[in-house]
Amino acid sequence: MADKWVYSICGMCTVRCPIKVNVQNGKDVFIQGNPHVPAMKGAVCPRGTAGKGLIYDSERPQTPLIREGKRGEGKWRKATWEEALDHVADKLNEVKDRYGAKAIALSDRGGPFRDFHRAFLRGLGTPNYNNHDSSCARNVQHSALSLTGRGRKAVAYDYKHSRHVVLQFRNIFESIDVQEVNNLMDAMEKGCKLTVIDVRANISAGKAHHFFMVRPGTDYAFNLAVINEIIAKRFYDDKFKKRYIEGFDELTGFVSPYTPEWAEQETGVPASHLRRFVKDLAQAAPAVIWHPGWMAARYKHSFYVCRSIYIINALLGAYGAKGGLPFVSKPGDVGRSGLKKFMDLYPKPDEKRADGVGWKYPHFEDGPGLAHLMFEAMETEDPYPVKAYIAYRHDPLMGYPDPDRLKKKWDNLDLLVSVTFSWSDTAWYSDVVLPLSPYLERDSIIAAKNSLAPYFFVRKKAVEPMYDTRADWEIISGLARRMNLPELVFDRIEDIWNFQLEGTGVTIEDFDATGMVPLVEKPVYPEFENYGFKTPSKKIEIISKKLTDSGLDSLAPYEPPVSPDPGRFRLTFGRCALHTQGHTVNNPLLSEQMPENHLWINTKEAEKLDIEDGDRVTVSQNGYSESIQARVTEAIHPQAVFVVHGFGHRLPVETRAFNKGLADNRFMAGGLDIWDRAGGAIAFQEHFVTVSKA
Ligand SMILES: Nc1nc2c(c(=O)[nH]1)N[C@H]1C(S)=C(S)[C@@H](COP(=O)(O)OP(=O)(O)OC[C@H]3O[C@@H](n4cnc5c(=O)[nH]c(N)nc54)[C@H](O)[C@@H]3O)O[C@H]1N2
Ligand SMILES: Nc1nc2c(c(=O)[nH]1)N[C@H]1C(S)=C(S)[C@@H](COP(=O)(O)OP(=O)(O)OC[C@H]3O[C@@H](n4cnc5c(=O)[nH]c(N)nc54)[C@H](O)[C@@H]3O)O[C@H]1N2
Ligand code: SF4
Ligand SMILES: [Mo]
Repeated sequence: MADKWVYSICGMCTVRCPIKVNVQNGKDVFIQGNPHVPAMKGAVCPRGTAGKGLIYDSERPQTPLIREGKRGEGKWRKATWEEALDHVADKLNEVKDRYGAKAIALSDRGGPFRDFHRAFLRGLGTPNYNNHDSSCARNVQHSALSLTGRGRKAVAYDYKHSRHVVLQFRNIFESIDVQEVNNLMDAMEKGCKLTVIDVRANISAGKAHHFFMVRPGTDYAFNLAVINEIIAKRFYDDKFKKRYIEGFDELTGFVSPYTPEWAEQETGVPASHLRRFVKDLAQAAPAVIWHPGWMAARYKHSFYVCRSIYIINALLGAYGAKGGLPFVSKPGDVGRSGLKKFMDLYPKPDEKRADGVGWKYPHFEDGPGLAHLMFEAMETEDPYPVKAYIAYRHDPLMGYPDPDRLKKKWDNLDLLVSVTFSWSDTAWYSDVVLPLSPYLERDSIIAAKNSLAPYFFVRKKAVEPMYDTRADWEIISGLARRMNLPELVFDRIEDIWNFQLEGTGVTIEDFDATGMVPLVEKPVYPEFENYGFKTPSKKIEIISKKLTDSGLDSLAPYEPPVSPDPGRFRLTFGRCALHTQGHTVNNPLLSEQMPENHLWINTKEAEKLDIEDGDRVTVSQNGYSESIQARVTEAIHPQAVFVVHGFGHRLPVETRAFNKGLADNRFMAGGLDIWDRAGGAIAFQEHFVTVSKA
């Protein structure tokens, strides 16, 4: 068979980079970055190249499976697709008849390919769609909304033209987005400065001009002192402040006690260093980006840390600025029509959401809700019973704290279904596993990217499925056919694409040349006078009425974090360049590169515990322990230990990952109840462990 090239979209992480796939003999694949997207520079990250490890992995679910034994026991019956879809549809119909459609819930991992399955939920009549964001970026989203009326994705990070980038709990060179990394490297070659604020010296810190190792949980103190210094030295952008900031005086009064000297006591960062950094930053303004965070589900007050970051960006005039946070355009903003939506085929259900978002918690955005509160409703049946749950490309037993507790909540379900391309703890605990074809083996619906230069893109299948797996549109269509939703029944992806493109002036052939369809020729930077804040005053509102009405502070006073007793450590975590969350540790190529995670522990603390680099150590919490290899280093704060998330798999079907490394989420007892009341996200880093030599 001849070689062919296919433009597609990587599926190894949430970033979804544009790729070009060379296919030989219909099955051998070579993956590179889409060369038509300049910032990709033809590259993908290590996980991106390991996509072929995923398709040839014989340890992934290969046929639909229906549970035979108890939940989690691992006794499965292989089923045909007809049988499995009939089974799921029958159960969903039973639940619907008995408890109403609202008793059906689905959660996914967010992203641009959701319209079709969200339409399915609307068609059924349930409001209970959630995504994983309460375990990721919800605090960032809610803080952006609370200040500007617009979400976190209303602005781009214009790294390429930036003159100073600040990363705080954001490790861009390991928690990768290929285009962002390339753009930042280009900028740094031209003199852009990098500052990293972290609890440990990660790879990004290794490239930084300023690196601050803060005491875990004190980022807010650091940032309040930065605001104090910006105002005291009048470093703020006066024109921007006058035109766009409402509540500057309240802010000034609020930060007045939070001086750099005060912060030094909390964070451990000398006041003079903080001052030097702020001066540097102000000199680069407005072409500065203080990244508001991505995985910001860390502390009970992380929402306020994110707000302080957005406030700093605003004071420096970075909003709207080239090299700062310019506003992105939607298709409509550049005079084009957006994609036609399947969701618009059905009315928005008027039932209230099970997670309380939008009615019990009016200050939260109702789109993806808060999944942990939806799980709570499964147990309490308040406001009503939730009896069927589809984990759709989502692994909450790995991605939320305290998996044993979560299983108990799920035990009230009549039906638990996983749609997934890999094994996961959640799939293993399900009643039915519907195996998804990995991204190289499936077509996806068309998606639109809002950006400085918005475009449409599509994922096209590079190779035929190796096993008896299906694409998501086929799975949803199969259920829709059985559940009386004829509008969502399709036999060919082309018909879905044509539906989406109706009225856009674009045809599916237009994607052939480069894999995407640009909607504008050059990036658009909106004019200063037209910055579109969506608050009542059309400005950045330091005091948010929504927060006040919900009894929450807009300017929350600083509360010092708990300092752990000797021998105890705050458990911190993050990502590494070689793995994505919990779903690549059994990938044949990536597990070979990095089979397990290590426990970072500070040298002096390790000495006290008689632990040497490379020793095996026991990590414990409330009588539960796991053992792991220690990495003894000066490069982490003494109050913290750190692991890469996603390890510690215990499924016998995953032989490469089995029993390798430690699972951080099992050391978060009670963690489903520890969440940020103002920002909505889980506070994953409010947990402590003890460490001893194994
Ligand atoms: N303790 C602790 N908990 C965490 C984190 C942590 O660091 N520590 N990180 C948090 C963060 S930032 C997030 S985003 C969540 C992630 O939590 P999840 O969204 O649950 O994680 P993933 O592993 O990305 O995806 C879940 C499942 O989706 C399947 N999948 C199906 N289709 C696709 C696809 O097209 N692409 C990909 N990539 N996967 C697919 C995979 O097989 C996998 O089993 O977890 C959060 N939870
Ligand atoms: N290679 C790779 N890239 C990814 C992913 C992946 O799984 N693998 N996942 C994607 C996803 S879903 C997400 S959300 C992003 C996440 O990307 P990031 O938001 O960058 O998150 P993390 O890598 O979890 O953590 C970033 C840094 O926060 C530090 N940190 C921990 N606690 C604190 C603290 O209290 N204060 C400060 N200042 N720093 C702290 C950690 O040491 C770490 O270096 O990455 C995305 N990109
Ligand atoms: S960052 Fe890497 S894994 Fe994620 S989409 Fe891009 S190439 Fe794929
Ligand atoms: Mo995330």
